[in-house]
Amino acid sequence: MNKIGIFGGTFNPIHKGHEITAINFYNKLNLNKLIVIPSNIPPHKQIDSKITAEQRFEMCGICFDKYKNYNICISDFELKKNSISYTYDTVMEIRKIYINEQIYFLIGSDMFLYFENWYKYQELLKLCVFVVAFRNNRDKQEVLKFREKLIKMGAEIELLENEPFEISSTELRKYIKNNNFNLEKYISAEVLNYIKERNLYVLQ
Ligand code: DND
Repeated sequence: MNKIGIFGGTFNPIHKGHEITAINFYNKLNLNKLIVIPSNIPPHKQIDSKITAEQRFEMCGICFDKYKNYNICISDFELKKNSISYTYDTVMEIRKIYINEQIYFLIGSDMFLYFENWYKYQELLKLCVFVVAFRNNRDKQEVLKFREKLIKMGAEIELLENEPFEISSTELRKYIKNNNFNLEKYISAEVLNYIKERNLYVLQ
């Protein structure tokens, strides 16, 4: 059975925390394909309208372009829909394409702990295996406890057992705006060039 990985996110912007975690996910699960899905209208946050969904999509493409030996695609599935990007709807559609494949959804620990607020989360748990990546070492106990709770409900939840890379898009947008940080440490050179050429995040 082929293994299909999904990595959904706002990616505003995509950074090395996303990138390293996605590659780790691909390698550890021995995926046959990874589908990165930038959301159009995220259910849980507002996006500054100066950054377009197309720009977030393009940054994802630039970020993963160097992984030539990997089967990674950036999907415009959520971008093409003009409605709120609910993960349940997206995974339902993907399941129709990959009927006999095992689907794994990569999720960071912060989002995992927010999972009970997701649209149709109980139904969503039946559609795929969730793989949780730690974003820091502080919320590990809480993640393990919540994982047990979901497993008792019949869900399949795996842990990526990754070394956390602590950075967030929110922090990065501030650093870019103030031009006061070693950005290369957190964003790939190609994505950083894209951001600088377009002066993204500076005037927000
Ligand atoms: P974010 O806005 O957190 O994405 O959205 C993540 C996914 O959750 C998207 O596919 C959303 O559509 C979906 N979602 C959220 C809320 C409600 C619903 C769905 C619903 O259907 O009701 P970010 O760009 O902020 O981050 C992308 C992913 O990467 C997240 O899982 C995040 O936790 C993770 N992440 C990191 N993982 C490891 N190290 C880091 C990370 N930074 C972000 N440094």
